[in-house]
Amino acid sequence: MHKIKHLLLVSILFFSCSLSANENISISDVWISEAPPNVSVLAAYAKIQNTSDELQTLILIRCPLFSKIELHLSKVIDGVAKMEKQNSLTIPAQDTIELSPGAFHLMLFDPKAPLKSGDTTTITFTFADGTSNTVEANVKKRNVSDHEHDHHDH
Ligand SMILES: [Cu+2]
Repeated sequence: MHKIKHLLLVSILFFSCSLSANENISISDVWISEAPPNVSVLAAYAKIQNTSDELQTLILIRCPLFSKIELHLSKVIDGVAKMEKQNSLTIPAQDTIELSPGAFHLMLFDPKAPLKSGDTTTITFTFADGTSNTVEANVKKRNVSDHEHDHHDH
């Protein structure tokens, strides 16, 4: 827990000094699905709102507690749930994209510390114009009804 708070502080100092935020984007409801400590890939979700009249393109997502984050899209093909890695996510003008179980989502690889419900960290979303928004992410338990998101197809 102490380590997590330290990383959080370092990341806030780093990002607030080096990058400007995307004022056209509002990111909310960011959460990481709790998983057992031995699980090496976690899922995360968020609501990304574009309040401008121009499309915004998300190109990179990072979190200090994970070595890598990928953007995925869940699809059902011939009755089988599959996930496709996306290189970017386009948020149309005046539109909101919800990352949620069974749709677009984030996959977080190789946690550097165990995370459990109630923990918080930060996730940084970087856009094609070079802006970055760092937001708080909460770890919480997934609802039972969300179990259609299956990681075994990786
Ligand atoms: Cu995935």
